Amino acid sequence: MGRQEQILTKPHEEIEQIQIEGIKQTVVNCYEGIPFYRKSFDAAGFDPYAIESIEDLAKAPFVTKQDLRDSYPYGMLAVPLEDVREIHMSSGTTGVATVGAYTARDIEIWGDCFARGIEYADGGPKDIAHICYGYGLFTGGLGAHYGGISAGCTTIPMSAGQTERQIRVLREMGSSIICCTPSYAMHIADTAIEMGLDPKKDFTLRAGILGAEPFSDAFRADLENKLGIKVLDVYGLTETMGPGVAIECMEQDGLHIAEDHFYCEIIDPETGKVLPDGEWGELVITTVDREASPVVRYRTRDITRILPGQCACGRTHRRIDRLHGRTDDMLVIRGVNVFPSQIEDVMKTFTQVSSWYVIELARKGSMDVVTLKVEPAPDFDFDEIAALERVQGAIQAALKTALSVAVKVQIVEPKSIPRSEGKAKRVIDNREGIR
Ligand code: DLL
Repeated sequence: MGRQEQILTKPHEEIEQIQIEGIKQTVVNCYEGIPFYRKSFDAAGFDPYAIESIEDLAKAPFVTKQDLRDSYPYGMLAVPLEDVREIHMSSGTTGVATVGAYTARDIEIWGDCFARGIEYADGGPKDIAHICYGYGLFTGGLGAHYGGISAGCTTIPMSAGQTERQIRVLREMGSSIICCTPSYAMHIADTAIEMGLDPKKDFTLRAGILGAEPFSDAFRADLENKLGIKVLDVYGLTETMGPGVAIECMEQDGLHIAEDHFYCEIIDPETGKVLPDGEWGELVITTVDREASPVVRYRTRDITRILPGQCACGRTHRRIDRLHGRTDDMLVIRGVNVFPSQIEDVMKTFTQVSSWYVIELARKGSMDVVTLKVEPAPDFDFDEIAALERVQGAIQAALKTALSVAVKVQIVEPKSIPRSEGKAKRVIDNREGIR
């Protein structure tokens, strides 16, 4: 039994009570402490003192990434700077960074939230947690680190990179739980295999708490098989805390939201209307007890759904489905909406190709041309032209049947797709004037 089971198995009405009490305080703190929220609540005619039930929250206006960016660096702080112990930032590759600030209590809660993933994997003081998410402004490294400490693990702060050294440490220190992006875990596994090792036998890993990017079920199965581990998907984002907002348990049937700290709604991204459980839409998050950087109805742009019903594990915290991707990752290929992860799902049914791929977008006249470049599986003979063309054609046909999209498939030379130590870049958009 994990340390936190009591809160994780509380009757849902009691969790809702915690949420409503916390949210009442959060909206008032935001209104009284952050000029942005005062303006936005007033403009929407939302009275922060009149919240009685969770449903009332739907009357509050949304906050967007742009709003957070416009308040850079300290405009969204709800506490004096003296009370802030740590700052993280989103990567800011598409514009100004967004800032997440933490009080001492926020850090403690963060650790407890990530620790739930370790505890779901039955992890604790007997475990060695190998953290190879990047440390620094990215929330992955330190979030998982605090999780390891909170769960009582012996925690190794590897950070990302120096893959051969990671492999040495994994073996020599007897690491049992690995925390990194799924693409980096795959890179570690493939590198170990190339070095002549069998990670299943030569490593002592038994679980991975992997996230920060979408990965398909087939990718997960491949990874579990190569490393001999159970992979639990972890979700989070800088704007609401970092990793640990929701994590899968051993059932691997959706990610349990840390509902005592986050209230999740799913909305129709077009109309903003709240959708019932089971329907896919955009995830909107309100923090229940965040002190330094609370958010009220933050539009994550991530697409998921609330899974109806209770998990077989018996825990009562509601679950979100594994993420398909973000509204802004969605490709519109000749009018058809697809996520890169759906292309990956189809591609991974072919054993002749590996997990390393990119999707390139180009424009020819007024047409978008989409090319899937994928490396062959290690036992596939790349120089066998006829076989290569056959597999390319078969994947192309499968994509057409499954997703109704015309994608050109190209099997490219082994190791020609850049490996990533953090989040993999799966889409390269070469269309002029777009993005
Ligand atoms: O990626 C926090 C994190 C670190 C989560 C380590 C899990 C593990 P950001 O850099 O702010 O924070 O990026 C947040 O990444 O809005 C999603 O689009 C995507 N994302 C995060 N976790 C998952 C996941 C961290 N499990 C953005 N599946 C989010 C799919 C994910 N996408």
